[in-house]
Amino acid sequence: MILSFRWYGESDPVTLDKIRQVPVLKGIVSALYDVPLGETWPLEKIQNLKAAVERKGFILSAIESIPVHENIKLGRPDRDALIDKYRASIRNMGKAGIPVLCYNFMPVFDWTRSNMAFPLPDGSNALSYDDVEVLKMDLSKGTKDLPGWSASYDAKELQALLDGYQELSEEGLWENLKYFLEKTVPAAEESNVKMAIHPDDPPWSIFGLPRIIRDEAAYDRFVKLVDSPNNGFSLCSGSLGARPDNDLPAMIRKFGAMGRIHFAHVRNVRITGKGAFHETAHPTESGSLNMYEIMKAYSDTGFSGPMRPDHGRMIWGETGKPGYGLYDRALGAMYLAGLWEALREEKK
Ligand code: DNO
Repeated sequence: MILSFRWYGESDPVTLDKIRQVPVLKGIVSALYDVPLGETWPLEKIQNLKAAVERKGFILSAIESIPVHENIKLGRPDRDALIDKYRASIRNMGKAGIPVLCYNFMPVFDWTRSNMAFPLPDGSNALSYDDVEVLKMDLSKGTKDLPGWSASYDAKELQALLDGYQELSEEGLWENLKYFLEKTVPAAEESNVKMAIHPDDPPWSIFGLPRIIRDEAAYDRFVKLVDSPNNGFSLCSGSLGARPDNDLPAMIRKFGAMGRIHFAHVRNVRITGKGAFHETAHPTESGSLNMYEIMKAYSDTGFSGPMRPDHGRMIWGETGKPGYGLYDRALGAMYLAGLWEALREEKK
């Protein structure tokens, strides 16, 4: 296992110099943030990113993420041209020797929350989600005023996307995912890149949009879309764990044994009701997930890919990118490292 940390590049206030003072971390997970959506990632820029990370003593253990253009997900006429560009990015990753590509196939919104600073009893705050709050959100002005969304659309663009997905439906999205994988996985195989889809977060439909990568049945279906070891998962415990019917240790054991988990995001959440949860500190006692059982499943299946702590709370007065401050993610990294060391010792 390569314990890793997400870094948002040179403009991230959580610098590599700070990250390298967190013991045990070996890998950095990052991306290019200045390539327009849909364009090929130039080899030279990928190499520069890798060199910057290596200069500080890390390896670039995964790219998170190369975003998939909405027109690919919607199956619009320009998808072949966009997929060609995506394939070229994968080949460039391979040339640069970067082994894992995290991406997602969530329509319109990536991860979604209703409150970016939900107060916890200890005075820290965390991200939270509640279907009731999300349903109250006004989409008529586009996404600009909404909390935390990475892509921003004006009212007209957003409506066109929502209509497009309404028409497409879940089955259509599965078909378009298969089409995308049939064209990209062969490029990943040739380039020694493992593609790793991130689950939908939250793992259910929001705003009437189809959201398909959400549970074990979806994982079963996904691995068969293109049956290749290069077609696998970024298994995110916090995303999938928001559904009480997802048995995470069982899923890790099953898909880990198949060699299809290429990247692990490990964090805890507390489920507070139907369609409602908030994020917590990483330890088991802080949330609803049994982190020991999750880590044990990775250990028992010989997981050797990158693993990273995920969203942290904001603690000790830190401000910054919601979920991606330094302090609580560093605590999370130490907790995961401690569990891992104990599991490794037990095996001896
Ligand atoms: C949230 C992240 C996701 C993830 C993308 C992958 O913090 O885990 O935004 O990077 O879904 O494409």
